[in-house]
Amino acid sequence: MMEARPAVDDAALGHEALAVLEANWTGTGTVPAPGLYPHQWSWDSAFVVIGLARHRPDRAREELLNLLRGQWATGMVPHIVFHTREAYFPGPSVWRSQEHDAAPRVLTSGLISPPLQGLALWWLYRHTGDVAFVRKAFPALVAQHDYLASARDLGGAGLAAIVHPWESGMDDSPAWDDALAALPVIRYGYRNVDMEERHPDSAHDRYVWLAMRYRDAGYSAGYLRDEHPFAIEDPMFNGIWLASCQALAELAPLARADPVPHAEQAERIRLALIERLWDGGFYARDLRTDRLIKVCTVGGFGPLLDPWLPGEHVRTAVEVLESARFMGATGYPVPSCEIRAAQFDRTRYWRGPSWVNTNWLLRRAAAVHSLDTLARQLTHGTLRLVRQAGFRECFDPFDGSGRGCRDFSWSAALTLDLLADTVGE
Ligand code: 2M8
Repeated sequence: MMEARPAVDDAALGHEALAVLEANWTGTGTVPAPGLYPHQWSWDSAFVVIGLARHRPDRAREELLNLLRGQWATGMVPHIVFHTREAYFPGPSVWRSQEHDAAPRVLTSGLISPPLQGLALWWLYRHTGDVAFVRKAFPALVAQHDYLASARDLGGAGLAAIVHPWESGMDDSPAWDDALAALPVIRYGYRNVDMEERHPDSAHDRYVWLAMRYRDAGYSAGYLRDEHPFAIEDPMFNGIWLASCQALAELAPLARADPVPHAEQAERIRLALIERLWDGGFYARDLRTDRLIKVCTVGGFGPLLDPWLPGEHVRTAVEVLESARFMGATGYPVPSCEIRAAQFDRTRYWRGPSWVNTNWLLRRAAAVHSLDTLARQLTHGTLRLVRQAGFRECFDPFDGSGRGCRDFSWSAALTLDLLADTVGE
């Protein structure tokens, strides 16, 4: 395959990535981006751990431990940990974590995000061989998975449900449109320039309303099961959880723990993904209507992270990924929504642009299925994006121009990991 020669040599690009992560380190965590996201976000942090694993393992360990300081006694690892008082909306005054007995001392949000920490710990171990650290972090991740299995299996079939678009990490993916439209129209008149660019309608007000309903129900699992109006089984969230279960199964012997429950959990998730979310491709299931949400987004490729996904499912999903509906037609991998969908918008956040983190996850998926050409395309296509446009939050999938904020941590961190792939090529 012919690749464009790098505009910046690899060593320089790696140094730039490390400099971004250094600048975004606050002493208690790496912020996703200065200004716009000034706290520690859960899955962003896991991507930072992955990227720093071979370069700054000391920092990667600190990153993970600081995130876990935000873990609740229920095992829940919150999607934001507020180590500082830096202004952000919705901040601690919205979440009010301090009013809960299960919450830690540090202030946090009340939602979760895709549970990538198990895979991140495995990545760190793989590159450092640090058994002592595995032993230290392992119990917290077991508790995180127990929380998902006990409090979030709202459909009762072995998958974890998200109860808010923010929990998917792909906030305004078109997959959530109908579920949001079924909520009451909320007009808080909330104003935020950055957010308005992303949510020109009342969607953001609904996000805040949903979060406050859950808060006002005391973040109770019973309320989520019986009353909360938004509950969705998402293939990316569950594909990531499955990968983290497999990671914990592999790490368990090092932590002197039993691998079997983690392998069994992974098996349960795989069966439920196929049984409940497959219809010629993986789609999210809305538990409130009990229907699949038939819009094809990058989230539908999450189950490919499973090395034991049956071959027919792998082949069909990869065919779609490589087709003119996704990366076959854009110049750069991988649009966040099928480009032929009516909802596709190359300029709007999770409705079209390409993201370094989903490219990295798909590159990992390609690697576990030994799809070497696809893995190389994802690696090189992603590196072309950051070489040309910098460590932007996301990118136009057709012309590669950068969108969203600059100096974005996971774009820098995962560049470090992808660069390691190219050594010796
Ligand atoms: C975005 O999410 C936040 C809310 O959590 C936002 O829209 O303000 C998403 O891209 C999410 O995946 C990411 O974790 C977060 C911080 O980078 O930003």
